Amino acid sequence: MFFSISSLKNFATLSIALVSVAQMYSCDNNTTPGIKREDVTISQNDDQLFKKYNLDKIKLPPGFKISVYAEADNARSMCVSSNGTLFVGTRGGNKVLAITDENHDGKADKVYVVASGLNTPNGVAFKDGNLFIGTISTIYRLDNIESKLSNPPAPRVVYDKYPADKHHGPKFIAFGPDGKLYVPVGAPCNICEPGTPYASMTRINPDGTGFEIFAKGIRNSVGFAWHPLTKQLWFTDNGRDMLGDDIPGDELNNAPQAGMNFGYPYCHQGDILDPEFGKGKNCSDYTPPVKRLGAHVASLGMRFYTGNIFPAEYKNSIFIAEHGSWNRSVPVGYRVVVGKMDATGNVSDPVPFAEGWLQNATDVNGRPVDVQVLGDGSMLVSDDYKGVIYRITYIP
Ligand SMILES: [Ca+2]
Ligand SMILES: [Ca+2]
Repeated sequence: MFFSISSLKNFATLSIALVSVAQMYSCDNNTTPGIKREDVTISQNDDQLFKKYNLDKIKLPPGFKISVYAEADNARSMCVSSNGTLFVGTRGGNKVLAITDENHDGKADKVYVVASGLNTPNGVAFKDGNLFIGTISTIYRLDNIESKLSNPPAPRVVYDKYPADKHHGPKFIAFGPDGKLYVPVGAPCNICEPGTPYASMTRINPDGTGFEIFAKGIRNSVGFAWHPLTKQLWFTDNGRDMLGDDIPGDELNNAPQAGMNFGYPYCHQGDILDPEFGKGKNCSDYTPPVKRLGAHVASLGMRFYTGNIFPAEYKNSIFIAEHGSWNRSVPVGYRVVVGKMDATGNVSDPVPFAEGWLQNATDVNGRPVDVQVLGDGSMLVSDDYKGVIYRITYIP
């Protein structure tokens, strides 16, 4: 079902129509996976959206511009198909969205609900025409989804044996260069020794077979990607809480092969033994992070910049979304940082790239969750606090 609107002045009509649809469907079985809700056609005024989301407050390096790509409640992890369809997982909501830019003007035109009634469908990954959805305990797939955006099939269960814990349960998922789906299993706590398969990075085949643990000692990774040249896995990991404002740092890690242990719960940020679980342990027994990302910044989504429109210095750089702190006396994060990559694969200390979602250390204007490079070289940033997806482009 679509609602076509041609200008902002008709937005009130759209809102009324959507309320009507919500009421119309409110008797449906909302908790059954696959029940379809509503699709929306977007046509809002760029300037109005720029003002609505206070984008004048966002600071970027010279030449970069930010705009609104799409409004999407609870927008979390993103993935994009080779045709340019953007898929968006949600947290707080129970839906998975597909967003298209049909006239290729850098602004979304349609938002489709391709799945609903799911248990925190935070993760999305796309492979060979099929969309994979990562919920807390179950991986689903929607086959040949791009030909069925307005009439999606019910999600099929791929694998349903991940733990059901809500604490660090929401999942980021992605396909590696080996064709396997990588699925982290967070620690179900701030700090504990939870046993297998917790605090690990797992992987499975696209048909749900072949479960194995790829890496251990990872507290809660909500973002990872493979270097476009070395094909090695890089991932962010959120450091433990309650050791004060400034330690331990979140981590940017590199896992060039299977079987590595990144320290949790024994050693944090490569050199701090845990006061409780670190007794009798040695940090040198674990792989340290490549970079520390600051305590409590909540480093979530990360991607390598593989596009061609940003200046050459950004090629293959790592962009990281910092969702922002919840328990630090002076809040930090709420920005996108970039670590530049040199020709030999060394990454520089991440520096702010897009910031201003936190004003005066108290006024939260948005919380970046994930970054995603589009085929046209622009970069999207999802924000679950404001329910919006931004687009950053470079116009020299
Ligand atoms: Ca468009
Ligand atoms: Ca670690």
